[in-house]
This record gives sequence, structure tokens and C-alpha cells, in this order.
Amino acid sequence: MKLTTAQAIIKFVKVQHVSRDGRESPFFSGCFGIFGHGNVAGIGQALQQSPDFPYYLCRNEQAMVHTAAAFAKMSNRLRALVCTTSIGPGATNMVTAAAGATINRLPVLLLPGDIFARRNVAPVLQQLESTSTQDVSVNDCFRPVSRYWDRVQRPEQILTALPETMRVLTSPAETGAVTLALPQDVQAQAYDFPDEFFEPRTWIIARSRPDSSLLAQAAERIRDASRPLIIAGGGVIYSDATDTLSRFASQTGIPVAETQAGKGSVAFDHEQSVGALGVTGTSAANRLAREADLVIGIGTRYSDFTTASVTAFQHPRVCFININVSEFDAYKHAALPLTGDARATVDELMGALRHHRVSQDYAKEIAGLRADWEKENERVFKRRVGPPLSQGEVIGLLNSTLDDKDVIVCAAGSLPGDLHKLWRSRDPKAYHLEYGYSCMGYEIAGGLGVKMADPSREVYVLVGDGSYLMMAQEIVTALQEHIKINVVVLDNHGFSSIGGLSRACGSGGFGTEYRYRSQGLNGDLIPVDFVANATSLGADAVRARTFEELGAALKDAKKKTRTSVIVVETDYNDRVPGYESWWDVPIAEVSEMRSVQEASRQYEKAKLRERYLWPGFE
Ligand SMILES: Cc1ncc(C[n+]2csc(CCOP(=O)(O)OP(=O)(O)O)c2C)c(N)n1
Ligand SMILES: [Mg+2]
Repeated sequence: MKLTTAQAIIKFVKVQHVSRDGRESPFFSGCFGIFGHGNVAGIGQALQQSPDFPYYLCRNEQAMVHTAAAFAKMSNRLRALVCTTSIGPGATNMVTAAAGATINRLPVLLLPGDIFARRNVAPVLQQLESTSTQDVSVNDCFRPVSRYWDRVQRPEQILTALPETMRVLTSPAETGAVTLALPQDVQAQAYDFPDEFFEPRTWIIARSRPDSSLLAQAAERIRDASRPLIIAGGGVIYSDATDTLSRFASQTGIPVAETQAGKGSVAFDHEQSVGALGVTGTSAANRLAREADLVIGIGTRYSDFTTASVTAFQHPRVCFININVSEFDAYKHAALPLTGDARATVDELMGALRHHRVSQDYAKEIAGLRADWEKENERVFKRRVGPPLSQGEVIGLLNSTLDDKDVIVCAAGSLPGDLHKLWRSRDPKAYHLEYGYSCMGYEIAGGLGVKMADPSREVYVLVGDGSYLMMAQEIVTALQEHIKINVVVLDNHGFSSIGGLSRACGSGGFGTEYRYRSQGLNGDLIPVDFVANATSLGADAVRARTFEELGAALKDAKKKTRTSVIVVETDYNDRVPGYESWWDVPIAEVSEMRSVQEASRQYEKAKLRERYLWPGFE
């Protein structure tokens, strides 16, 4: 079949399917892109003659990769989007979001255009030349942020590159960004591809099981433990293991703490749910972690936010059992590794622990800690501060107004930490946080991807003024596609999160507020009109000043059929406190500033609690 390389790629991706638990579905749902000379006549032309494969024009290449990652996350990695760009800046605009997808273990297929393989016309527009080789382009920047990277120098190379692409994208352990750099001449080059290459193919997403003797040892350790604690990570949700985990926790009485990606694994009112763990954790989870003698990590990669920079676990003989599809994660912290799918593995463990339950004393302690946390959560929700409102009361209002299945989307700033602590999750897919890369700008683009993945749910993007200013332009894409999202901008005139961090580091919030330059950086606040900004992009936008106005605006937004934006001013200095945790952010060891010297002293003391979590290592 004579096709161009670009036509063959699009023809191939259209017939790839995945199957898990016997349910089969197409893997790719379409292609986002921005055209330039590096793809308009190649992939662009191929998409034009494939109207059954939808093409979406976005406004910024970074944003479309966030959209694709959010789409994959919302689909539990069973579906993905393709992203096409021109060469040069269009391509490298994707690097940031590619890293985000790979860190969050989310499949996205990136097809950046590349410089001519033929080379005779070099340097082409937007080519970065090298004096030491002709075998390099800006697309080599994608190598460290991709789980698979290839440059297609001849059409027939896709016969081996595309199957590798699919293997990696559909592997629960390996998945992330896959980059196929496509020289612009090769995209348009024709070749006689074998018909068989375009036969529909189904990639089985297997539920791998751990070694049976290790599983028996794990069950033994759980029986022997007096203070076990489960950490539920994103893998629990991707594996669709949430019901199984809820039953396992009920059966054994083992408490469940959640990472950002794992939040929603068990409902907040489940008897064993102790909520968020780590730097942004609840008092309940953090106290249990401190004294746990056994940690069962399920689908977690143990980021520093989860381990409170390895200070969270202070029991002298704490040991770990890790259930993870990725061997890399399963072995972390010298764990007993159960390398396997979360649902299949927890299911088997449940069988092995049929008659096991934690002690009554421990159960009572868990219930007490849960009650204490509920009281504190309620206190933060019930405070009436504004206007300007406290972020805590805004989150409380959202939590009581939204339906259980409505999705909140967030990524960076002070919101993720407050949401992690306070949000009462009732559905595993209703809490969508990108906190692997915590990339400012993910929020609106991500919200678009979430809504595309599940149009039946109402989607609420919660975004700080800083993140909004970084990347709000996908509102136009949402309007163009008639995809409705609800955006809530929390305007506190700068970086409340990093401002607070700066103060904790003794630096007094230096350079973190949006102010005019006067003698220094401390002039008047810059009045940015977010309502006018969103209106100018075509959205319905309103300002809400009070608690009541915000409540009414949320109800209005829900009734609307098009994308809308609510702007609410929040208090820069009114923060939800931390709960018995710590984060390692190194402080200047020497400084001319008293406040920094003091912060440095405290830092050195706190750092002593960091430990290597090897058995017997004190
Ligand atoms: C792309 C990117 N740049 C920088 C940062 C570091 N950073 C984390 S939060 C933050 C400020 C966010 O401001 P805003 O969205 O207004 O949220 P707030 O802190 O006020 O809640 C910054 C600069 C980041 N996470 N992502
Ligand atoms: Mg802000």
C-alpha cells in the first residue's frame, strides 16, 4: 500500500486497540496539534484525509500535551491522544509537558516535526545547527523526558518504531511520553507499506501477579505487624483497584493514607480512611505514619511530599511492602517487593489474610485520630474570613456544592496542598491533581482533557492567579470545541505558596507578589482584571466577592452549557496550616540576614529526622 510516512502513521494509530479484563476499546481518540512548515504538508495532510480521526487545534503546544496527559489520566491510561507539531519552537514547547506526562506515568504520543533527513537544504528555518555533528536537532531535548524516543530517518523505520511505541504506551510499568521525531521530508515521502501493518491490533493490558512465595511472606509480615499503614498511590486508581482496596481495608482494619495521585482510592468516610499523607497530610495519617511498623505502599513512587522528605516514618524497625507494576518502585526503601498489578495483588493478599484483623487498641486509635481530623477539617471549612475569602472556606464551599462525581482539576500553587488535606473525596475519579510535576499551566488545559475523557461529568478547574497568567489560552480551544469546563480563579495577587515558603526560609516573601516596581519590588498591587481577560477570550465570566456570591456563581456555572470563569479574590496570607510534617528545602548555610540564619538553624535541626529506610538502619 503506497502511502506517505505521515499517512501510514495515522492509518496505524487508528487501528490500535487495548483490552483489559476482556473489555476492548480503541487506544487513540484523536490528534491535537499546531501546524507549521515542519508538519503541515506531512502529518497535517495525512490528518486531512482521515476525517474519522478527529483533529483538534490548540493554542499552545505545551498545553495540548497537558490536555493529552489529563485525558489519559482520566481514562486510567486506557486511552490516549496524539500531539503533532512543527519543527523548532513548536516542538520544544512540548518538552515541559512531556516531562510532566512521563513523571506522572501517563501515555502521550508526541510527533514533533524535525529537520530534513536529506540535509542538503540545511539550515532550514528554525534549525539549531551543531558544529560537531549533523545528527542532532532540538528534538534531542525530548530524550530524557520520554520513555521511548526515536527519529524516523526512512519511511520503513516506522514498521519497527510504531510497535515499540505501542508497547511502551500501553505498558502500565513503562508508560509515559513517547516521542517520534519526524523529519519534514520523511513525513511526505511515500513507501510501499505491507497491508498487514494496518490490520487492527489489540494490546492486552495484563494484570501481572507477584511471586507467590513473596506474597506468602508479605502476608506473614502483615500478620506480625502491630501498626500497619497502607499508602494508596495513583497506581490504585489506574489499576481500578479502589473497590478491592476498600474491601481489603474493611476486612483487615488497616488504615489507608493517600498520596496526591492516590486521593479518592477510598471514600473519605470509609472507616479506615485517614486521608492525605505527608507534607500536605492530615494529622491522622501523619501520626499513624510516624509510628507505623509496617508500611504497605500500593502504586506509589514515594515522592518527598509523601515521605515528608523521609521523615514521615520514625519507628526504629519500620519496614515496607511495596505493591507496584513497576519493579523500580516495588524495590524502593528496601521493601519486600510485590511486583504486580495493584488489584490482582491486593485481591490475592486478601485471600491470604482472610482471618486477620488489626488489634482493637489500634482500631480504636484510628477511629480517634479520624474523629480529631474531621473536627479540624470542619473548623477550616466553617471559618468565615472574607472578603477576601480564605482558601479554606472556598474549598469547603466547593466541596459541599459539587456533586460526588464532579471532577476538580488542579496542579500548582497553594491549592494542591489545601485540597489534599481538606477535600472530602467520594469518587475515585473526582479528584484530579497533577502533582508529579506540579506544573503551573496544567490546570485549564488539563480540565479540557478531563472533560473530553468523561463528558458526563461536570469539571471544575481550580487555578491560582499565577497559573492562570501562565496558561489560560486553552479557554479558546474549549469554546471552539464546545467543551464545557468551569474555571474558578483564586486571585491572591501573586504566589501565596512560594511566598509562604520564602517566609519560612527567612526570605520574607521576596519576589513573590504581583506588585509594581517602585523603590524595590514592593509597589502597589497590580490590578489584573481576570473577568475582563476571560471575557475577552469568549468565556462567560463573573466576579464573586462573598461566600454567598461564590455559592450563587457556582450554581449558575453548573446550569450553563458553555465554558465559564468565576474569579474570586482570596487572602494571600490566610493559609491552612501544616499538620505535623516537614519538607526539605535547603536554607542558605551562611547569610547576612538574621531571619535566614535563624531559619538555617531550625533547618539543620529538623533535617536530623531524615533517615535511610533500610531495615535496622538508625
Ligand atoms: C511552570 C512552573 N513554574 C514555577 C513553579 C514554582 N511555583 C510553584 S507554585 C508557584 C506560584 C503559583 O501561584 P498561584 O497560581 O497564584 O498560586 P498561589 O501560590 O497563589 O496559591 C510557583 C511559582 C511551578 N510549579 N511551575
Ligand atoms: Mg496566587
